[in-house]
Amino acid sequence: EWQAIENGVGNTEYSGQVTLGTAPSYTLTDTTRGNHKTYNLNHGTSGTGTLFSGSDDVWGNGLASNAETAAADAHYGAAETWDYYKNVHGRNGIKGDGVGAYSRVHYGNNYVNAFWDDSCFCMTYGDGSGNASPLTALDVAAHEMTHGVTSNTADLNYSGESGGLNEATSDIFATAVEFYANNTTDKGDYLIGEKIDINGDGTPLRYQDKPSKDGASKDAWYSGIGNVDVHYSSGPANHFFYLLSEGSGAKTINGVSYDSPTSDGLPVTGIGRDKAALIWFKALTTKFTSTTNYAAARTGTLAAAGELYGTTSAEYTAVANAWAGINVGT
Ligand code: ASN
Ligand code: ZN
Ligand code: CA
Repeated sequence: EWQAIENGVGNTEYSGQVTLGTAPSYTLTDTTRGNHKTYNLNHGTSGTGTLFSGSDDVWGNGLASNAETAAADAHYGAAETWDYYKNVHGRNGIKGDGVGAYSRVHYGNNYVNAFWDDSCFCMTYGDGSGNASPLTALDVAAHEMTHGVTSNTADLNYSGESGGLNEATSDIFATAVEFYANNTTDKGDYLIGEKIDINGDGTPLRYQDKPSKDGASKDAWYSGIGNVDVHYSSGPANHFFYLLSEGSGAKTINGVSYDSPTSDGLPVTGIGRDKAALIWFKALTTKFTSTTNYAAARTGTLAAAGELYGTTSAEYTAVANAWAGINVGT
């Protein structure tokens, strides 16, 4: 069935005015991205609710009080994540088969979370509660959609050290997508969830330069880290990605200041975020398995860096040094 390509206007809460892929006349159906659709659960918690549709191709007004606004953010986040995997890594959709997933917004009441679900092949977003805002920011969407990519590649078990690596993979590509999108309202950073004010005091959910800034995540690997929640055992791998990208020491990027001390006190010279993401993606898709732990992630990323840049390259050395900086393989 042939469908015209429409370019809707999204007035998002977090990313300003954006272009949305829509279908006539009019629905939130992204015809150039595997027909990814965005649905309104309207406070329900099951099924798909109703596909967002309207008599014009303008979606939302930038305010959470308009039901279309969260949909515009979620639809935009899915599109940027789709484009990132396709244009940067050559992966056509979550499974690599060109088939889109779908998003559901306005899940339940006062629900302060978002999640990927393998069984529906879909992402779901709550509206937040109290001071919290809808959990539809770009990095949150990229985090959740990346859970789909991980499930369909390494399939890292969601517990123990592999669970931490699964969570870190979602944070790593959340950051990569945010920089890739180059949105003037939501500039790239190494923070996760900085736009949704989930803590009510303006602080982000997680920090990749120094994960312990959130009060719970770990900065470095230690024996027993597999016993902590996967959203905190992700810390060392998030820290690895920051060190490999930007290096240790103080730095300001897009107005955000970072400081990333290593666990061994030795400096790490970064190779840039783009190369770091290529190495992680190659490791995720060709080296990691469901039981990969931190030691195996080191081996896998070194193998990936060797294939991409050679084993005598600065990139290979930086990967080894970044793992040493979080107490893996020293
Ligand atoms: N937002 C969380 C995550 O993506 C949801 C969860 O813990 N299942 O990890
Ligand atoms: Zn997650
Ligand atoms: Ca972010």
